[in-house]
Amino acid sequence: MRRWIMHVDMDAFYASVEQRDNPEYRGRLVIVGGLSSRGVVATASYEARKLGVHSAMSIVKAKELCPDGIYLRPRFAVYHAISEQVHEIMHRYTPYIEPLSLDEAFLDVTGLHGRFTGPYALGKAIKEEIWEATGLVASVGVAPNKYLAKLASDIKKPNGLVVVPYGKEAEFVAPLPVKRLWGVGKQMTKRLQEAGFYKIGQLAALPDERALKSIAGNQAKRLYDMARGIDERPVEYERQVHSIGNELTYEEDLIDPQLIDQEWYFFAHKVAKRLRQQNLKGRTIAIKVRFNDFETLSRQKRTEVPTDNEETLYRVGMMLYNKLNINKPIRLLGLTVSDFAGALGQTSLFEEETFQEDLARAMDGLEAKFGEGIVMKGALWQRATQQKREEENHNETF
Ligand code: DCP
Ligand code: MG
Repeated sequence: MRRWIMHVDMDAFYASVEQRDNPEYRGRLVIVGGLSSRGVVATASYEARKLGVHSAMSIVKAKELCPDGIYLRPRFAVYHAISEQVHEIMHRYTPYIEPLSLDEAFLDVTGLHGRFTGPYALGKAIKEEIWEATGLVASVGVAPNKYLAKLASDIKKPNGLVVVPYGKEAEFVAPLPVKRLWGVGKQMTKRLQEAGFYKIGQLAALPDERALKSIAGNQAKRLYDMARGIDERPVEYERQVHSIGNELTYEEDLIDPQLIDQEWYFFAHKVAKRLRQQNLKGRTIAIKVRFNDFETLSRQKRTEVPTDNEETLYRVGMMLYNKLNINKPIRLLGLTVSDFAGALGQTSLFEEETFQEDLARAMDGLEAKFGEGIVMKGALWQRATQQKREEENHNETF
């Protein structure tokens, strides 16, 4: 099957968000960046770019070029939240996503465009979904490889949608200047130009890469391939976490029901915290119990609402455990949550859970600031001093 790669990149990302949230800034010269005298431009709206303002330029220089601009500080939390929203949309298409930055990602969409009339329709669909969900415009490139997909998303910005068809790879890159070769910076551009290479097509016309050895050394082959539109790099997707759990092997077997109860509370706390850290909520709660004769039992329950709440994990874990009617010494206990729904946009049905969530997040915040164990619910106090060997499992299966 032919490989198809998509590159998605939001247009003037920070500036577009500010224009979206402040309609009076739309169509105007918006510059987002550090506002001190030593600050630099993070990005500028396309209106301001026409005057020469660009990312990484000093704010002082930007103010010379654009004295009437609207200068704003970045609101990172907002950009992060939007980035997650866009990520969630991309996940509806494929799990093979390689994020490059907050506003940019590669997707391996091989086989997917069969669900549409072709790669162009696929690109259009994702652009529209992003627009509908966020009110922001993404430029999209779809091509046989990463290099071409990135070029394609860039070449018609803003609001671009470009497909590079199979068979047109070399033709697409030929007229572009050599600095558009991936990884070719100022130095290499200069060296290539000194050797008479200005357009990518001139490199592609060489019989092989040998002539490039003296200019580009061990990069020669890579440049020669790219110049012909060839790039075999795979999309390096993030392996998805499918379950989060903690288990513990005890040095001394557990018998005392009160201690066991305390252990379940501890697991619920640990696992809930890790879920919140990763912005995940799970539906399936599972326990594992191993006896001193190594017999091992596991039980699980699917809850109605996905959760990252420790009280819920504790209640369900205990309920599953109590049903086992155990009468042997225990060597290992474990609790795992799986079957995730992203925590984004998942609001609790019950006020009590909302309160618990707020409380849990506040406690996570304090722990992050002052260290593990600074705040602890009563049930966790007792076990805090006991030395245990703990094993976290963080299953990264795909
Ligand atoms: N950014 C930054 N400093 C830089 C470059 C970028 O802080 N030197 C931030 C601000 C951008 C965001 O990252 O909004 C995304 O970077 P892009 O390079 O994708 O630039 P834009 O999205 O702003 O514009 P474009 O339409 O060219 O993608
Ligand atoms: Mg961008």
